[in-house]
Amino acid sequence: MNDRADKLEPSPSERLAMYERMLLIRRTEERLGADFKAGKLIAGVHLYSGQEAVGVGVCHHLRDSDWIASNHRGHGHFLAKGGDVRAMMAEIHAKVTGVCKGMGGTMHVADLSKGILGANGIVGGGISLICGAAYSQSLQQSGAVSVAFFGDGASTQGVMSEALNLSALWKLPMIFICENNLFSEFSRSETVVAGRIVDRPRAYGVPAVQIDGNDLDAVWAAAAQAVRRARAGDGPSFIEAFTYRMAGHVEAETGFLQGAQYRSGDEVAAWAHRDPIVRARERLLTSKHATDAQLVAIEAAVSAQVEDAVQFAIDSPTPPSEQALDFMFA
Ligand SMILES: Cc1ncc(C[n+]2csc(CCOP(=O)(O)OP(=O)(O)O)c2C)c(N)n1
Repeated sequence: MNDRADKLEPSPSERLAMYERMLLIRRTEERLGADFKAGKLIAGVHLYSGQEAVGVGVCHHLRDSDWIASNHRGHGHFLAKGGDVRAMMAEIHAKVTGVCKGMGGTMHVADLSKGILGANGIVGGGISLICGAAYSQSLQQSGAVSVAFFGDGASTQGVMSEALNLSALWKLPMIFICENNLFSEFSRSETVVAGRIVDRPRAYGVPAVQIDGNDLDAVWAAAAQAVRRARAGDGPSFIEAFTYRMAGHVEAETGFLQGAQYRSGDEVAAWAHRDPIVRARERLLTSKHATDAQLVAIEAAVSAQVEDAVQFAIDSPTPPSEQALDFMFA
């Protein structure tokens, strides 16, 4: 984890660690996508593929005592914040060894010991959770920060304005990360969002920037500033990170769409050229922060880790049906 948030760019070892984490997310989700298509998962999954630099570049600055809340596209945030891939895989397979004992599934991966308040099926729901978490951190003067990850579609929910207002008024250690992947389900952002998202926080006096969310270094640098500001007690920040989901809205989408198209193959291919993982790999090589042989070794280790997590999930028991309502209420 990075404590020297005044640096201009990540160190070689930080770059390498972030590359590995992004790759873990990508390989995990490639496997989830393939397993869904093969009928091996019990529910459709919303994949984060293409957006990894945002989650990893932000969470690299966070500690276990900092909170994050995610949205329905939450596997990447979970792994970026240090969540365990075996426990997440088992959760998605609804097994007792899952991080929520198999009772939550793909849209509720959470681990409070890692500061992960959870993925969330309610669009915009994580924003209000994080506003409350930041309020408690501020009352306790803990120096911890709280980060909400949400999409461009969620930015249209009233809760974003409410959280901007309260966090600005009370100078909460809150960071808004809007991952603008250009779509809300199958609707282009410009048909759903009026004006520019980045202008909304500015109306509340919250500093806001737009960045290339597929550029790991750009995310890292913007997040460093926001985290430093929050830890210093100077209040919230807002980052609008432009990115693109390389997979569908949800892996079950072909069933909904029944052949209808909402984006062109050319557009998907153009964004594939801006793949954040390929770019991070190239930067590691051109800056001589890593050799090709080193990266190949990391890639093999990550693939083995994912394979191990899948096997762990498959080998784990299913919760007995009489426990169906356990852990649901507190
Ligand atoms: C309160 C609420 N309204 C609508 C939905 C249905 N829904 C699920 S995902 C989604 C799109 C969200 O878009 P965005 O926030 O941009 O995230 P993305 O899927 O692009 O990552 C919608 C409308 C929901 N789950 N919750």
